[in-house]
Amino acid sequence: MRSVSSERDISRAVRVPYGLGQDRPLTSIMRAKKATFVTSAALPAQFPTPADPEIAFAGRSNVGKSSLINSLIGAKIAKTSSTPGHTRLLNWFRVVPPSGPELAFVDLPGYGYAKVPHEMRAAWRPLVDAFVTSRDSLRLVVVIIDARRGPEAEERELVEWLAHVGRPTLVVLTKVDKLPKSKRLPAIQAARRALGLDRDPLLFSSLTGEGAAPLWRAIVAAAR
Ligand SMILES: Nc1nc2c(ncn2[C@@H]2O[C@H](COP(=O)(O)OP(=O)(O)O)[C@@H](O)[C@H]2O)c(=O)[nH]1
Ligand SMILES: [Mg+2]
Repeated sequence: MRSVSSERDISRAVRVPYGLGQDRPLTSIMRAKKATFVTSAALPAQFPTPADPEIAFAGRSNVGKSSLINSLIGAKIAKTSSTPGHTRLLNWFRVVPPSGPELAFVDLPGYGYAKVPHEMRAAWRPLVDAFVTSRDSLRLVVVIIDARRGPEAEERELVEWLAHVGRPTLVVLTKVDKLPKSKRLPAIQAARRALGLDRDPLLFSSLTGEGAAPLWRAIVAAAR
């Protein structure tokens, strides 16, 4: 397991790549001023002592969670993996946002991957449960959903449960670059209705950087 002593300032070490690993101009894209890996935890006992306001990211495996985190940070800090379902870790990153004080990003383990054994899926819940219910420092849970698929049973359950435990939730529909323009508004409305949200989900694309600025604004506002 990586430890605090292995911290690196990744945003400075890496020049331009982000998101999907393509080099693209960052001029129009909001990104973190600085980000460092802090620690991983496989058990609640390994959760770090809360320091900064925490923003957690949840989504089914392969939804584009790591790519979204990398886009916001402007560096490949979260692993993008083609073998989902292997890690059941929470990962903490210390992040200096484009504006405002330092915060922590918490990358929650992916869920709903059909090919992992049932026990692994069952392991997700208690770990994430412990995190979501025990952290007073948790300010926002960003629930990431594929814009083309929309919410399924697991997303409905997750959003319902977060509301039940009183955690502020922001739904993000990602991979919106794959959605024809005519299907954007219907996707927003369908997700909002299916999840009973009181605000529209945000549209996002790690490929184009679309949606990074409003997402950063929502994150910074929630952390205040
Ligand atoms: N077109 C498109 N592909 C994406 C986007 N975000 C992620 N992907 C792709 O989706 C796959 C899973 O991405 P990853 O970030 O590893 O997903 P994770 O398992 O949720 O962390 C990878 O092949 C990515 O290249 C996006 O916004 N647009
Ligand atoms: Mg990932």
